[in-house]
Amino acid sequence: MVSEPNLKELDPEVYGAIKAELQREQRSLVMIASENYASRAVIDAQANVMTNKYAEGYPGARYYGGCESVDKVERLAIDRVKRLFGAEYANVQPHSGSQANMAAYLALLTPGDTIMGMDLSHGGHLTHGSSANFSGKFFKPIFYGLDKKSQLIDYGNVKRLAQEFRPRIIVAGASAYPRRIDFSAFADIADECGAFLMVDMAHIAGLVAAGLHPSPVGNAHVITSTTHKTLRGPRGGFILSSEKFGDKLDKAVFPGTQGGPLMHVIAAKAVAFGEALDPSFVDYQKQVLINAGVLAEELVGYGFTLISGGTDNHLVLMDLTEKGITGLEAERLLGNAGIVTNKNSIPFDRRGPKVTSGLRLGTPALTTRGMKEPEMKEISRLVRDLLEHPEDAQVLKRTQGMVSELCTSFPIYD
Ligand code: DSN
Repeated sequence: MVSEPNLKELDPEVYGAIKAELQREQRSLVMIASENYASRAVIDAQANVMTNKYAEGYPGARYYGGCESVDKVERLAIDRVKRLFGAEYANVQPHSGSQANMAAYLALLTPGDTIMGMDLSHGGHLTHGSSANFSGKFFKPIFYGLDKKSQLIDYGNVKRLAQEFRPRIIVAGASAYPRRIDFSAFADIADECGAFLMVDMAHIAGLVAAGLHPSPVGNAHVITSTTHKTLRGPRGGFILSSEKFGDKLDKAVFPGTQGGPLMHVIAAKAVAFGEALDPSFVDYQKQVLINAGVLAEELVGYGFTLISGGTDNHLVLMDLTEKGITGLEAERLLGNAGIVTNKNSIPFDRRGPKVTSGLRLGTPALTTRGMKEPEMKEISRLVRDLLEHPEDAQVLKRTQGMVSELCTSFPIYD
């Protein structure tokens, strides 16, 4: 949008780092379940002059003059995301998922209240009550987790804990849970103990938008999300709710937890929501699920253990305990061959979060590149080869070659 004179001449160092990142993204198989490739339109929309504009407040009620154009993009983003999820209210200003969660807590809770979320080591998120995070410092956290045998959310335990501890809010949603979440079961539990239900759908927002995962809308009092995972937008967050909580949530975002909104990012969010309203987005999400299913099936076929035995969504969580390899080692081994993943704690992990016994793999980014079932089978084979022959230089070399071929056949941006 503002391309002359260009960054290459003005700041070759930053330009070089961005170019190297583009090449890394092109030359790797990105299997981090929370990453994706935003469209060229989303990236272009972010690189615009709206970064210059202060717009504290909301469309039509700002604290600064000159907001006509930014009002327009914010209204577009709000209207589109409401339509996408069938929600009455939306706030598109949170800079991230964590900020969306902070605002939701501020709107509904008082410091010192009890909150209940999924244990981080069972697949939850830092902002769901971790002691290292504001959510565990300002509130009293109670954690639910997975059933040891089925490795599914133990709804009976959620209910027992809710009745015993009477949390003010129950948080449903996860960062490393490969199965469908029953939001209506959570809503019943929250109702019975007089708690608010908050759903953090950051990981599955794209699947929900496409109607391929049950929607929290209608079940939860407040829904938070990021825009950049399965939803494939720019890096950012948003909040959905009913009109009833709209005023409180607006005030909790601004002035409660944020100052001026990032209007250039909101422009890109509007573009991403528009893309997600297109029927082709449903086809994309269907393929994300098919690809994850194939990945799970193949890995199980090769004798790997998956948490819960498989997947219903965009990710699989490998339990490497029996393979005698740590998550850290697995991440490094795959990374050496150009397959980018992340080590991840597994439920009841005996190792700490810097080492872990698990590896999380996701299909959103590979699917955006156009990869389908045959590629998932090939990649599963590559993962097996690398993890079963960790010291074999020939396996590594051969795999690097195959990763390179796959990446060339499925380019990202021109
Ligand atoms: N850090 C994100 C993830 O990788 O799942 C969650 O916010």
